[in-house]
Amino acid sequence: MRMFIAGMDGYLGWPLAQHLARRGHEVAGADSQFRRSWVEEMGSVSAIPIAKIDGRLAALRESTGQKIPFWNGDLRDYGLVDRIFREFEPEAVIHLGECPSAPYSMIDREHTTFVQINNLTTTFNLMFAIRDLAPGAHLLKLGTMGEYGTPNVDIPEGFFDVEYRGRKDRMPFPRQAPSWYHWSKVHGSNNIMFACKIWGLRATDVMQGVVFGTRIDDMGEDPRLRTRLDFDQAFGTVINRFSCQAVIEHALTPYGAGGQLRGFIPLRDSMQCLSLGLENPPEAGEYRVFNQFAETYSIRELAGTVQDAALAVGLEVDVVPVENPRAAIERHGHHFAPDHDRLRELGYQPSHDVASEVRGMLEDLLPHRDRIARYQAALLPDVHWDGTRRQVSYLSAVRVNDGPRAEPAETVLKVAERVSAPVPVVVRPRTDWADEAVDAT
Ligand code: USQ
Repeated sequence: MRMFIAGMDGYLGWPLAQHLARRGHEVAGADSQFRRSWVEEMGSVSAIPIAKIDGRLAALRESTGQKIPFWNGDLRDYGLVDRIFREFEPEAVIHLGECPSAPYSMIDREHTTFVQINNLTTTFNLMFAIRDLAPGAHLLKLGTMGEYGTPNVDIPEGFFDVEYRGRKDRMPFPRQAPSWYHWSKVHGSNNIMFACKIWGLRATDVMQGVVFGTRIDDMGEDPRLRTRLDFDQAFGTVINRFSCQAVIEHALTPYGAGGQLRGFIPLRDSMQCLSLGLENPPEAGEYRVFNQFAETYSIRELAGTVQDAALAVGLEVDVVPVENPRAAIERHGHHFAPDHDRLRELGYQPSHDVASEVRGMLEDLLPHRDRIARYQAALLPDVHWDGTRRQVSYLSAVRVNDGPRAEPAETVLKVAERVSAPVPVVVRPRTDWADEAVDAT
């Protein structure tokens, strides 16, 4: 199948190009490479050095035997989208071409409007291009579990049955997004759902949980094929950040008491799920929603899991809760029970649990610890949901793996709750490693 990846240079887009090409699909992609400059703006780099796009494409050609057409440009420009669709004639469009960061969208008015307009414009351009130039093509859009927020009821896959004042209907499940970025995803979902109704667009909206991981099965050892791995406050997702913190023996930083519950999925399983969705497209006019995650964890449980994995490779890390920059919106110990059956019905089989995946991540990241240590200032958040910008305070030092293993998370919770004012702690960031010659871009 001819598959066009919008956002092919990103954390998901780059491995997806490899995965789909190896499954025999004809792949093309486009990217503005904005992600590289956003991370730079946050004072950081990818922990794993990544090659420039030309090097990446050459490696892909060598490893898959497929010459992947690539457009280096901004998909907000409809002229570019028009050209791509006429030249490549996609049968499926995978939309990863959005700014994916909640904190980035909360920085200030400019960042908020940029994220929303960027994300909505690229989505509209792809929707209209399908309607006018590739009718029948399947739009698979990356949404997010965050669109639902944390309601006090179970979360269905997109739709639920409602009975109100004696009448019944099947309706979209309410969205209560926790950031301007997540709201951009909600708006995108609504627009696509509407296009399915009026144009007969076929679409899959993937409500993906937090992704983590350094590799996929078919990535090989060529460094040009490796995907980026961010650890800064805006573009690093929580397990990736904890793993990078662990390899430099920086404290792991749950925000607040760490009682936030989220769904998580390894990068390699995300690839498996996306290809299942693509190879089993919906009917014309169907707006289909998948909740795409494998396991549910609280943030403090995750910290304990990463701490244990680190200890197994000889790294001693503390877990030190920090003030939650998202305190205005995040709840702790809330109900969280989303359905996630549809991908399993299509054949999804979870491959690695968090603990085993994190062990592999630490091994992949250890060779780059000097590089991470050099940019460790990017680890501590300073973008607050209340609109201020100030570095968070540490709440307390605590070792999760001291004492009985039965309830490690409670240790963090009790200490974090007891501390009324931030107390200074030693987090032991290392600064004595030799400077590494970095070939990254
Ligand atoms: N968190 C910490 N400590 C950290 C970093 C994060 O406690 O050092 C907590 C946050 O407070 C939050 C949770 O971990 O409760 C997840 O945060 P995150 O930064 O890993 O993820 P989030 O901002 O929710 O966004 C990420 C991706 C986004 C995707 C979303 C899926 O950046 O593109 O849409 O995960 S989900 O969270 O399910 O909505």
